[in-house]
Amino acid sequence: MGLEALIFDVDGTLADTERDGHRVAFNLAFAESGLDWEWSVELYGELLAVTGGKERMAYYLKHYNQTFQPPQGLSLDRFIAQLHQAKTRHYVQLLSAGAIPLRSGVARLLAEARAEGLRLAISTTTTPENVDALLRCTLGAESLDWFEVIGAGDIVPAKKPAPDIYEFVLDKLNLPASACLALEDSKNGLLSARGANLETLMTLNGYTESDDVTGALLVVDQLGEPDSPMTVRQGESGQTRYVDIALLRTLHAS
Ligand code: XBP
Ligand code: MG
Repeated sequence: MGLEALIFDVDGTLADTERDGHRVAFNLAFAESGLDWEWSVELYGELLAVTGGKERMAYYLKHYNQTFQPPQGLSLDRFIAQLHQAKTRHYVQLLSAGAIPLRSGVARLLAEARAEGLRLAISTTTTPENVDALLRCTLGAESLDWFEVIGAGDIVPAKKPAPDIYEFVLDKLNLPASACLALEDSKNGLLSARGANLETLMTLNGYTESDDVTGALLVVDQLGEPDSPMTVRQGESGQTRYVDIALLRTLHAS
């Protein structure tokens, strides 16, 4: 079967959202709630081992802040859920202020894919509102319609590295994994996509450059542009200097 659809991860793949977006929004929510928690750039890198903002906060408390007790009358889950709502509000505000651009090559590749009639979908751990805000603020509101399926957040109970979110998206697309390619940036994302039998192209970033990329089809530092070529870390890209649809079709066919 030929290549019919591209399935994009969001955080770290479409945009470098973690360090200057999600992390900052978590810290703003903590300060607003009178908490003295402060997630440094380095600590956040460790916390990224766990996907999902609520799950990440629970992991932080379990491993880095064991004495914390939620306010009287509030379960820990409820407290985390409230804090996470505030975090999402701050994150969307940061995006609206233009804090996070798309990564190199993303807008170009999406335009090429649409021009060639490839179907597009999103598979992410992040909250749906965050996807909506990122697309709206970078590509315009109409870009939400470019993606036939947006699988996001708590729509599946088991987040990446579990394959569930990719399986959900494949089911909604009504396509076999063999007709699609996944685009990811992290080990957890790669495990999730490979768990759903998807061949995966990876664009690494500051937080994921040392991740285990075993099993990825091609690993690059960025999708790149004609005037900003990619560096290939693993796999074969021939003479191509940036990721375009022709390269994706060749990789898929191989
Ligand atoms: C990214 C994540 C998310 C975000 C935070 O996953 O792990 O948890 O850091 O988002 P992906 P929420 O790369 O698969 O998009 O706080 O909304 O959960
Ligand atoms: Mg990611």
